[in-house]
Amino acid sequence: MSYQGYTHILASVDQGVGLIRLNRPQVLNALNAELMSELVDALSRMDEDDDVRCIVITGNERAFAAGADIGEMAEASLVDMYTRDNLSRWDRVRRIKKPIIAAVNGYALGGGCELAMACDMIIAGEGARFGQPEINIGVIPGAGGTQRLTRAIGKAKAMEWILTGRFVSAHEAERAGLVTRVVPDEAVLDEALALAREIASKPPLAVRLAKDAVLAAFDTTIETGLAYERHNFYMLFATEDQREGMRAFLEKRRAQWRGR
Ligand code: DAK
Repeated sequence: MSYQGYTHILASVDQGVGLIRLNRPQVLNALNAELMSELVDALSRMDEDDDVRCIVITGNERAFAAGADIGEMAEASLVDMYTRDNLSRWDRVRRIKKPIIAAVNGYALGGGCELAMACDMIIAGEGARFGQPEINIGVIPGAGGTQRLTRAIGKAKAMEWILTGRFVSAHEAERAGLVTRVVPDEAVLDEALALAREIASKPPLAVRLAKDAVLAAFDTTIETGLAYERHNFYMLFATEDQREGMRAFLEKRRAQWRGR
């Protein structure tokens, strides 16, 4: 499948990993409607592409993304915002079935922080800065910040971050539980790609059902979540990869995954 022809992102596939680079460097990768459309298009196609097992989203050394494009929102009316259908683009990110890793250098602010949180894991450079600074421009997070940040780091910290809009260092974000791992700035993409390749080497149906079950933890009671997990667990006993994985273990050989 070809991933050429986008204007605001660069996309490619190598060794089972889809890589998407946000590419509006002149505005610190501000997320305008066209960029979000292209991002969602590339993610959806990678989700369908058998050559892709895991996806990495990154920016450049100054910014992952400094938020939604303020120029696009400044004069918008309520009706403009409501009818632009931006929310369905953001919802589409949430419905991608393959794991997504955010590789973050520089600013991940507002919608940029929300995009990183919509991914499944975050690898951050030491110089990365996270934050929900919407309060400083007269609004609040609109793409999941109040919900995902609160679930990730708890009410007391989320309140402070959202009500002050302050920028938070990568190490503080890691301590708070937002970030998977902090690495030297120059190692961010390599670390994220190495993690993605490791995940890409695992049995694809188990990876998909594991992601699905972990995400269910955010939407359900513990009882329903445990039942959901059990359902996904049992489903894997209908796959060839379960037989292969367990037999390979007993026969002391390396499993060959077929994704079936
Ligand atoms: N939008 C548009 N342009 C931006 C931008 C943004 N978010 N962030 C930076 N830029 C532009 C700057 O205007 C500047 O452009 P020129 O002046 O060169 O033309 C260029 O990028 C470089 O930025 P600076 O000159 O400001 O660079 P500095 O190093 O001095 O400062 C900064 C970096 C990150 C501290 C600063 O740029 C900054 O504060 N940026 C804004 C951060 C921010 O407030 N982000 C939150 C935006 S609100 C929704 C979905 C999502 C959202 C809402 C609704 N729905 C689905 C309904 C999300 C909302 C937001 O994210």
